[in-house]
Amino acid sequence: MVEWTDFERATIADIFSKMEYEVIGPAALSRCLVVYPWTQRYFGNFGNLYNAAAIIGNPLVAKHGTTILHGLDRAVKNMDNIKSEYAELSVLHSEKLHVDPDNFRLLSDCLTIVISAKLGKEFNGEVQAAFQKFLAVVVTSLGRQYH
Ligand code: ZNH
Repeated sequence: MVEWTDFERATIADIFSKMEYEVIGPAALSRCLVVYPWTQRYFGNFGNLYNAAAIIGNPLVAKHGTTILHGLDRAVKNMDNIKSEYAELSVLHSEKLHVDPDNFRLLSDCLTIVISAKLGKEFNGEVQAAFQKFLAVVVTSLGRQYH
C-alpha cells in the first residue's frame, strides 16, 4: 500500500478543491493530443483533429478532457485505495477501449504541465513531487488490469 504524508494529502486535497475541471481537463487532453499525436487514434469519432487549432477548439475533446479529470476525483477521495477504485476503469481501458497504458503517463505529464502553469509559484518542488506521486499511483492503478 502507498503511504501518504499529511503534507501530500493536504496538497492533493487543496489542488483538487480549487480545480477548474472544465478548463484544466480540456487543456491537458488537448495538449496530449497535440504533443503526442499517436494518442489521437483512440478518438476517431471526435471528428477532425488534424492540427492544434482543430484539437483545442473541438468540443468533444473538451468534454472528454473534463470527464477524465473528474475521473481523478475517485482517487482524491480514496487515496488509500486507489488501486481498487480503478479496477473497473482499468478493465474498461484495457479490454474494451484497448488504450495502450503508456498513454496514461503521457496524459499525466501534460496535466502536470497545465497545473504548473496555472498555479505558478505555488507549484513549488514539494507540491510538484506530491502531485506527481499521486498521478504515478493513478497511472499504475489504471494499468493494473492489463495482461
Ligand atoms: Zn480514459 C473513457 C478516465 C486516460 C481514452 N476515461 C474514460 C472514462 C473515464 C476515463 C472516467 C469514462 C468511462 C465511462 O464512460 O464509463 N482516462 C481516465 C483517467 C485517465 C484516462 C482517469 C488518466 C489519468 N483515457 C486516458 C487516455 C486515453 C483514454 C490517456 C487515450 C489516449 N478514455 C479513453 C477513451 C474513452 C475513455 C477512448 C471512451 C470515450 C468515449 O466516450 O467513447
